[in-house]
Amino acid sequence: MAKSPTHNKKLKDWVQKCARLCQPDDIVWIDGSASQKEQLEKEALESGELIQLNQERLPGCFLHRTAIDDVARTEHLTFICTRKKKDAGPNNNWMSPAAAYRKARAIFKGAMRGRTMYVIPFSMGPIGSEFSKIGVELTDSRYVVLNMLIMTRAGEAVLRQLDKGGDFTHCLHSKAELDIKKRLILHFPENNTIWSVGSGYGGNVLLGKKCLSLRIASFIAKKEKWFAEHMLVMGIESPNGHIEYIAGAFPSACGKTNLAMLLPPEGLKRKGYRIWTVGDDIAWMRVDSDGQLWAVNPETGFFGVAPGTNSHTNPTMVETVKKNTIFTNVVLKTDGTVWWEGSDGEVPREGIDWQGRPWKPGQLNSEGKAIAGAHPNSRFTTPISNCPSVSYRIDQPHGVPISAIIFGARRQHLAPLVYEAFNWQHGVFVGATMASERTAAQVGKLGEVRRDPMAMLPFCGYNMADYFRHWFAMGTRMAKVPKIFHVNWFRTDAEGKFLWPGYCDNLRVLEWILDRCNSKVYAVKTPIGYVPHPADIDKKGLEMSEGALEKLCEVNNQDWIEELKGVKKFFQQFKKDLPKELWEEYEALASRLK
Ligand code: OXD
Ligand code: MN
Repeated sequence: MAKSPTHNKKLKDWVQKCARLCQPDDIVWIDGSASQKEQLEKEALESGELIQLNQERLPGCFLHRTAIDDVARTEHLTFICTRKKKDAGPNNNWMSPAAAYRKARAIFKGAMRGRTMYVIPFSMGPIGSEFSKIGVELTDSRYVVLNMLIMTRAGEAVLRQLDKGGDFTHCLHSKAELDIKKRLILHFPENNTIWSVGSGYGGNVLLGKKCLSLRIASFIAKKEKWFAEHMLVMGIESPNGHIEYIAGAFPSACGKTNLAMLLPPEGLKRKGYRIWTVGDDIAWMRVDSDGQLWAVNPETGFFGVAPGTNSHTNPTMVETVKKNTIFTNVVLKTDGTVWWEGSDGEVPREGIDWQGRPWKPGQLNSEGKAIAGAHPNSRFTTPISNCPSVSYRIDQPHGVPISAIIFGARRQHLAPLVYEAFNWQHGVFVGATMASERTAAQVGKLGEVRRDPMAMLPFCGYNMADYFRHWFAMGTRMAKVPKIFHVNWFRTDAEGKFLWPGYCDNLRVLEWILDRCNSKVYAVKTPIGYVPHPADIDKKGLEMSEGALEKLCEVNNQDWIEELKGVKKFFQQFKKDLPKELWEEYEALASRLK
């Protein structure tokens, strides 16, 4: 076995202990060097884990295919393992640590025989920053190593940091047999440990991402008095060069990645706006010595959804994925490039689908439905440094100051295009009652409302009642709290057509939000919050039907009274643990609606 290049005894002992359990043939420490990465790519090509793409057209790009039942996060196999069940809360699957370790140990036992165990030291956030957290992932997957090298700061420099001592998140992963019946994604927040076994899908196995930076980090953040949130962070530069930053939480399929890197629409270009992307998925935010909220993106890459990404929805991402990108479960074209439903260009006449089968558009399955070439959750993993709009501040330990927090959801009828909360307490209520309607992309009844507070339902590593309490407490720790807004790009007319064009035109709404932060415009007070005077949204270059903006800003009291019934049901599941402030806000809204 290879010598361990660490002086951190805790790390050395833990690696040995895991090796005794998983019994790999070899141990390789990831140093972050280009030569080691090349060697791993070469081996992955030989083993078939990666397929090389057309290197002229897509330099440094590869394709990977997962097992067919391993294509998304498996929330029903994801557990928070705290000593007391109550600490996981009604929003999480719970298992006792003893039972979880026992079950998983049986699957990990000997799982790496005939394989190499890679040791990946990684830092979430700039290495050495007092706000960053270190993790070490042990894995038998080269795909995981190569993805972690894109998504995190990994290698030698992190090991040297660990030589100084200090704790790290113990992340153990094995593909094992890639058997869904032997798959478990386990979080042990009380001992800073993650065990993931039986999967090769990014969200389950790139342990720095959802597992560490959200579930484990949210638990730590509560203790240490900061925020770990499922949020994009973006800067909006105005013509005088001043950049203001906002953070936004949206459930999946609501366009977080597209918003984080939008290009100003034609009509607004005249104002000279420019967007700077800090992050598209995770924000770690803390109160700095100036009493304001500051955010960093702990990641260094995007793990984005491919279908629907094109030059209209996200021209910046189209540029970003042209090099050094790993595509997962997309169509392989005959020219060695890739394609997915809703991508640019013509639909290829033939290709190899995400399952590795010959594919032609229009092919029908046994039920007469068209067979998609790319999986609906096919992905690309790509470095943030490729992104033309990357913020020059991504590596700064302090991050960026946040002027506004935006909560967003997909509602056909209820929520106006944008509204502003009355104050921090009301804003927390707005976030806690966030909900989206199911789309055809999700299993379940179309149009059914799913509550997803702060877009954190699958990612909060502890009882959400305590999480809400933490949000209220954070408000008292800031000298100046960011304003809180709610947006909805998805309101429809009587025929079910979207009233708002979305995508780059969303900047028009962000402009109003910043104008409100800077007290530049008045707003209309309604029972749910402040909505814009339609004249204050810049419509230059926008083709909209007469009265559409008025309709987008409408608040229908009766609909909100109905909505409160669902809110009440949701709150009641937390019983006495729910912070009283949320019931106060509930009652206040109910009486304003009367
Ligand atoms: C993601 C998710 O992959 O939220 O970012 O599922
Ligand atoms: Mn996400």
